[in-house]
Amino acid sequence: MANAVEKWVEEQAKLTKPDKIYWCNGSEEEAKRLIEVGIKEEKLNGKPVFQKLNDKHWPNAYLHRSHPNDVARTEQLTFICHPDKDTAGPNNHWMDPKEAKEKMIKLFDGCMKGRTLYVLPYMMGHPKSPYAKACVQITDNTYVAVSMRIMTRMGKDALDRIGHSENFVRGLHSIGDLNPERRFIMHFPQENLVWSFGSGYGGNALLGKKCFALRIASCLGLKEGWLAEHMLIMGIEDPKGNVTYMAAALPSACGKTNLALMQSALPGYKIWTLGDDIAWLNVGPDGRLYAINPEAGFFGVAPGTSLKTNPNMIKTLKNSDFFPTFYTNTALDADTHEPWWEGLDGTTPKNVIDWQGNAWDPSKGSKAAHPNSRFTVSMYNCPTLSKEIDNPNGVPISAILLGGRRSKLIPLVMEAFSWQHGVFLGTRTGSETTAAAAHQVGVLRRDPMAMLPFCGYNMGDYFGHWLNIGKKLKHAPKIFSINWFRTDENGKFIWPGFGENIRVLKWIIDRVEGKASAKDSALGLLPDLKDFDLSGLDVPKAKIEQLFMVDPSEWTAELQDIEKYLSQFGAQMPEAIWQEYRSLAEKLHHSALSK
Ligand code: GTP
Ligand code: SPV
Ligand code: MN
Repeated sequence: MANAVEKWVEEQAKLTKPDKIYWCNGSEEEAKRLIEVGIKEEKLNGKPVFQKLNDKHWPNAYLHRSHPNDVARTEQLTFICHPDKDTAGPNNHWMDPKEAKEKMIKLFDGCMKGRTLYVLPYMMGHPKSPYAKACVQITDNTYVAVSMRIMTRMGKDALDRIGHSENFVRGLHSIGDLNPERRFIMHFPQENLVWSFGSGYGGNALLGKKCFALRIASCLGLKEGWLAEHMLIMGIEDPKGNVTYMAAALPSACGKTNLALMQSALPGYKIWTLGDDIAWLNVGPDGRLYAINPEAGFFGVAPGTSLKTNPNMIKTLKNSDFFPTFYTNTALDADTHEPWWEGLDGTTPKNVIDWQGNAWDPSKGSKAAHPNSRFTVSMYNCPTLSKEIDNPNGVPISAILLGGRRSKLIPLVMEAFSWQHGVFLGTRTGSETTAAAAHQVGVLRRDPMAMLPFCGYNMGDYFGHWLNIGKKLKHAPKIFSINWFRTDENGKFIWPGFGENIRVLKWIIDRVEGKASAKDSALGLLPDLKDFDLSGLDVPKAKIEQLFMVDPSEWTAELQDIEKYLSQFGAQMPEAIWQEYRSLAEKLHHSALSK
């Protein structure tokens, strides 16, 4: 008798009418075969799906060019389909599930004619982890199928875990005709179901990632008492060999991948990578917060990645063996057939093909690589991979870092007064927008906990859930606010960032261990510079002081904006957050008076 997965696949095939159905087993041999299909047979926008790159310098690497209208997440076409609009909240685009299904069924009907339907059984999280979830995605695109093998744990483990149960997360994906008018990413939290049509781009098409591991999983977390977060996970080993684990939320293209693989600029400190984008956080039996990374790969921003900024990522990319590595919408060196992007080491190659496949003329001022061009690579290639990576229970988190891209106002680092104050810091986080989503770049928007595009339910309830988790923790992590992006009068970043960020992490570890002092301020606890390691750093003291400056007079507009933002959640907004808001406003008022 057919089991639930087989039945579901059969129904989807009846709807989408593919020529062939192929069940992926996640093997290396299979990935090679699918890539060959993508090179020789399957076309996207009239061109092959993959192009082989220079194997000597970039082993097992392939270039993928997506449709030029399909290069980033499309938040305006992403919907939460819950019968009750308020449950989705003002932070989500909403559609009634019935209406969404009717709309989507018309699009999916017959959309795989002449194509192959790939069935991808996969686990989010290590198959042995009690926190892992079994999932099945359907797609009609080889790039998506093989990317899922890199990004998740694909294969028999997932089917074994599901067995004859109905308990699996369902994802139906078709690239359709890539017409943005017919592009929708629909989430049905009540059914653990995602329907995505008309896009082949990462966050829209690799349904285990943002669609499941954040939007649907955040809803599961609310129900089951855990958190699904847009966070990296890392361990920092101090010179004595003690490892402190941290999780950090930063909005898209604001530095998670770079921090998670950082090469420490301070001697004696070592970074161990556990994840660069998503963390699932559970309260452990000992009352500590434990993090697992549900993913198995990195889908990282290419521009700016170099031996100087992120040597461990360059090593990861060049270490592709068992898993292939994809470069999506990067540029290409026409002579050597190597991938290229702005910010890569060395001189600009003489003959560059841009991300759309045309000869690049730098004098015209356009970028050769798309600003949101990305690599897809297995985390098992990473030289800094933590030995705890497959620990089914995850790692105990001692500090949570919340940040954004703020050119003004927000200090390099500060510590929250309490868990509740930390949650408030998360709610008021703002960030200047990046190219990771299709919208205007560089404008300030509030992005609480870096989850604005990813929280699958009303964010007022989400803040309440964070407060409740805090109450369940016997040993809550300390919460910190971070900002690498403060600029000076000339618009230049003041803080050197990247490997130098270890200085901030060191202060955080010292705070966790009660070794460093801190100064009270209206915003939070700021480092006392005598306890902040600046040895060997070539930045004038005055500039460092600028990084921590709190000028109450600059906060008037910011406070108004925070209040306006938080007000939209109405009755859903916990009173505790308003308490923190009022306390901040009062403290700023008093410090302005005392100036
Ligand atoms: P998603 O994958 O989109 O979720 O993003 P991410 O948070 O992993 O971002 P990533 O690390 O790829 O950040 C990319 C951008 O942030 C690039 O433009 C980097 O140059 C910049 N960046 C990362 N770390 C730093 C830093 O410490 N200082 C400065 N100035 N820029 C940084
Ligand atoms: C992001 O945009 O936050 C990413 C890339 O990590 S995507 O998977 O496309 O969402
Ligand atoms: Mn992300």
